[in-house]
Amino acid sequence: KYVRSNCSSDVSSSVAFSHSPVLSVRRHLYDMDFPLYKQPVEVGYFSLDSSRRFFNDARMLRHYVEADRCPNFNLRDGYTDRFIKRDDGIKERLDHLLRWILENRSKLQRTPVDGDASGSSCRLSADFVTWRGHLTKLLTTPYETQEGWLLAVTLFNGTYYISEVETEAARRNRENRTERHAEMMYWGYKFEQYMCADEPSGLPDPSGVVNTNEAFCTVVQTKLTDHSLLFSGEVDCRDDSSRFKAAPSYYVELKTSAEICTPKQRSNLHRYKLLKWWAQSFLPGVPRIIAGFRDNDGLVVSLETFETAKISQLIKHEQNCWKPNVCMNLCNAFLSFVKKVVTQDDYRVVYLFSWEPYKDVSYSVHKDSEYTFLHDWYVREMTK
Ligand code: 0WD
Ligand code: CA
Repeated sequence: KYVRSNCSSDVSSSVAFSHSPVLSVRRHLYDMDFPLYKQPVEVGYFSLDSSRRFFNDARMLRHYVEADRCPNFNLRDGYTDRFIKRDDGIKERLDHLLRWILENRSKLQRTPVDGDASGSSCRLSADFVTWRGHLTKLLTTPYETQEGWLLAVTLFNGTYYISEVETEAARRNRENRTERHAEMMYWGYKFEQYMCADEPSGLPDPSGVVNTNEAFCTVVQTKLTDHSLLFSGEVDCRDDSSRFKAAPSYYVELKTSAEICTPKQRSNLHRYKLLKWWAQSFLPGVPRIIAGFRDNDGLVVSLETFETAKISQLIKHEQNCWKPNVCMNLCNAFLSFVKKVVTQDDYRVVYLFSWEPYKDVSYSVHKDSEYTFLHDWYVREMTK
């Protein structure tokens, strides 16, 4: 699976490699059986409040409220006067998740049964720690033709931490968003406000302020073949009337998308959007995605439910479409590649994995650089 090449990576590196291994992401290499993926188990959750303060509880979890099938929500409402936008120039990296791990580490320590012969007291019972969103990017990589990624990996105390680094292209896009695009990003959050109540059996309050600092994140544990994973993802709401009585099965993901008027538009939804929606919800085991279809004026004209588990059936009719097994096998191969490449167990060392469309995954190594993301406060506590 690992192709060797003579090219060292294009990212400046403090260690020279004349024969760095690279990983190919070509689809046909990953079109084998779906790999073992254990049902994700929620091991905890946390909340970020309107000032982005961390709480080790579910205070920001919202409750799904069933709406009219043709609701006519106006997503533009409040954009100019009732919108507080999180500063996306502030890079939080894994910080909130690390804080959650510290506050819950008693639940997470590897027991002798897990085969930890090293005797170190604070090894986590996970090979990988990351955000769900980073794994989503890996899953969609074989089909991505527009945006590359940079993933920083640090091996500390036997666990690989993966944290995204913004690419130059992504930063340019972020800094040069059109006014129209900036407004459309608000629409997704406004839709959540129309669909959710703060309290169980409460009602949505579309007259309130939309504040994108607020978040509820689930933390799940699972396994992809021989890789144990601990990751966190933001959850939009919980359905209190769900037939499932436990997390993450009672969570609901909310999405907005352009109204569908032609078969071609439906086909594009299946081929491009459903890939991202499926990957994002499948990873933490969120079974239901509720989409609001809006017109060009930001009016939600219809709602549709997608069951995550049925999406692969739905897309089978599309020619040359994405395949869930390819996504998961590539992710599995990347994690194996990381385990092979990342050998120095040192929180000051970052292996920077980089990928651009139509290229292989390559990497470079950096010690004490701007990429270091594990903090002294975390390392100190975890080695106590
Ligand atoms: O690069 C990232 N995606 C990072 C996200 C880097 C560091 C931290 N985070 C934080 C986010 O601020 C958020 O609190 O992680 C949390 C979400 O992580 P995730 O669930 O792993 O991210 P993802 O699956 O990409 O996005 C889930 C939702 C999005 O919903 P939609 O329906 O649009 O996919 O999280 C929100 C967004 O609502 N979200 C963000 N909110 C604020 N800042 C961000 C962001 N950078 N990214 C996603
Ligand atoms: Ca959402």
